[in-house]
Amino acid sequence: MTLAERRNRLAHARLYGIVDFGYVAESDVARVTAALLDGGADVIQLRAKGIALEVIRKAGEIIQPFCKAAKIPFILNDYPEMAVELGADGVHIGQDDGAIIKVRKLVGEEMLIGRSTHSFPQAKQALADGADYIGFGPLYPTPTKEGRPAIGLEEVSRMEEEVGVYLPAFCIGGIKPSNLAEVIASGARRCVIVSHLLRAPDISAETRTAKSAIPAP
Ligand code: TZP
Ligand code: MG
Repeated sequence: MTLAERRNRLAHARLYGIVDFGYVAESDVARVTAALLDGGADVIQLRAKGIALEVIRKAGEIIQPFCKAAKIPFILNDYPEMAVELGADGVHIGQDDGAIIKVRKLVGEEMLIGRSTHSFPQAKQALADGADYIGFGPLYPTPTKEGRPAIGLEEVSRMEEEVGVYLPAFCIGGIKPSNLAEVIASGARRCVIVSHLLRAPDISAETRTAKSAIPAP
């Protein structure tokens, strides 16, 4: 994908799925990726905390062709150089992963850079720093990042009005069908859902249901 295609895909994205090694076994990466894509996930990230680099690389080599065939951006969490080697569409970095400008030098101009943000000021800063998209949360307590304080829904609408109009902003953290309506009502236009989808008996069906609950822009 060209940078313009990558940006265009992100601009239309509503539901961002993550193949997270906290929930997905190495042997299940292909099945889970295919199910997320089949259910309509608009972006796929590989997130593998505390996993050997060789295992992450192998998982990336499985996910990349699936995403390429589906024309869905494939984002690698945490490893800019590996993201380039894998032919990923982007890399996702947290608040503690250094300056966006440094990551930009590693990945070049064609790749997307996503940044995790946990407050309205951090979201504004990510925009100023040149992020291509942001994650915003955790809105609720989440088993995926245990112990991380929830930021609630209060800042969502301001974030969307002052940041989300300039770049895609994905609300994240503890989102599931029982709270999705209030997340949308708070002003969110795009969501990341991890544990709820990955723990579902039918990931594809659950993904489709979640996506249909996020209105098209
Ligand atoms: N960043 C902020 S919250 C979160 C990440 C990676 C976890 C989201 O996972 P879940 O299971 O949908 O709460
Ligand atoms: Mg990180």
